[in-house]
Amino acid sequence: MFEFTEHTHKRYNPLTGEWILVSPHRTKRPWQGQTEEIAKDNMPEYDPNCYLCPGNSRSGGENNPEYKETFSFVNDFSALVTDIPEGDINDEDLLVAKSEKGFCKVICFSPRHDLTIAKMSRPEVKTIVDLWINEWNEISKNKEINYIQIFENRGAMMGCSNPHPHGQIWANQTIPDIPAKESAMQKKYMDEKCSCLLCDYVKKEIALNERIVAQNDSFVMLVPFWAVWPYETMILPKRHMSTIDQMSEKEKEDLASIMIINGIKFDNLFKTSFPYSMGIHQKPVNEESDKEWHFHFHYYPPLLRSATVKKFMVGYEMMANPQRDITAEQSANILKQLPDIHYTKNN
Ligand code: H2U
Ligand code: ZN
Repeated sequence: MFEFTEHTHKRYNPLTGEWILVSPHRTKRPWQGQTEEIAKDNMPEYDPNCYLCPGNSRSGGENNPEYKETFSFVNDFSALVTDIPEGDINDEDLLVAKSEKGFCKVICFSPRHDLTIAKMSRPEVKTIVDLWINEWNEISKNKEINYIQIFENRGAMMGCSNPHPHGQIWANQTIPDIPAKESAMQKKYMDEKCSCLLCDYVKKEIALNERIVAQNDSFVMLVPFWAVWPYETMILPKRHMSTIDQMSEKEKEDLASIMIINGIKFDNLFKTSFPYSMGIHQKPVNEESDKEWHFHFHYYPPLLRSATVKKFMVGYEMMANPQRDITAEQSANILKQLPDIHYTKNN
């Protein structure tokens, strides 16, 4: 008899159309490879050398205001800029390139250098949600912008350059590959079934209750059936919404609550400030795709076995398909059992 928990199988990601290989029997293999540094957990509330703390100066020469809640500014080293000439090349379909306009912003989540979302209060996290919505509304007025990516890199292991709680927004002229794939897959599902892919998925997950980690009136947090990273999660609204500015005040509060729970569960797992990359996928800007687009958050954390052993996406994963050992159901169950109180508050 085929058992998901015992036997190797492939799982389909209906959002991207990609497959992942699950090999549950491999969890027992020994590890003699690289271990990571444990993140420092004793940060000061204010760091005079931090370029994001209130009142400090940044490398671009500007000074941060004495902000009290959140603060956003144009990235001093933006990957995307507005002021470039348009151009493209196509040499017999082999050498193809195009100019790409856009801009990048940095968002400070809090004036406190030592906080993370997992350690913030609900009103504090709500100010981040409000800022994302303001930025979204402002940026989406720009007719040259077609996609807005809000994200957070957390922890040095994820290449985050500074522990001060912050995220980024990159906005560009064209729709990048991953959201474009999700857009096409959601549209295909809607065309075929006259229903929203993620509305149907959320309903199914709630009914099965095998991968749900937490939920409230408005949102679910779950380990997706097709998760690639060991403790990958998604936060999805229960109601159909294509962009974050469609949330009611109560939904914004519920979102803040579930983001905090997600952060606490992550930190409690290995009793460490858990690294991850998080991003919000929403409908492309200036496009009529409200019907099929269901906004959602992806959290991709690299840690596998402990605070120091991470999963490497190498070898087979680089050449063929992503692969995981522990099943999504096992990960969801582990996260679900963890307390909702941050481990540092038990001391
Ligand atoms: P991370 O989210 O990966 O830590 O990046 C922080 C960003 O902050 C990074 O993109 C920007 C960097 O360009 N930055 C400034 O805009 N001003 C500074 O003074 C330093 C860093
Ligand atoms: Zn700081």
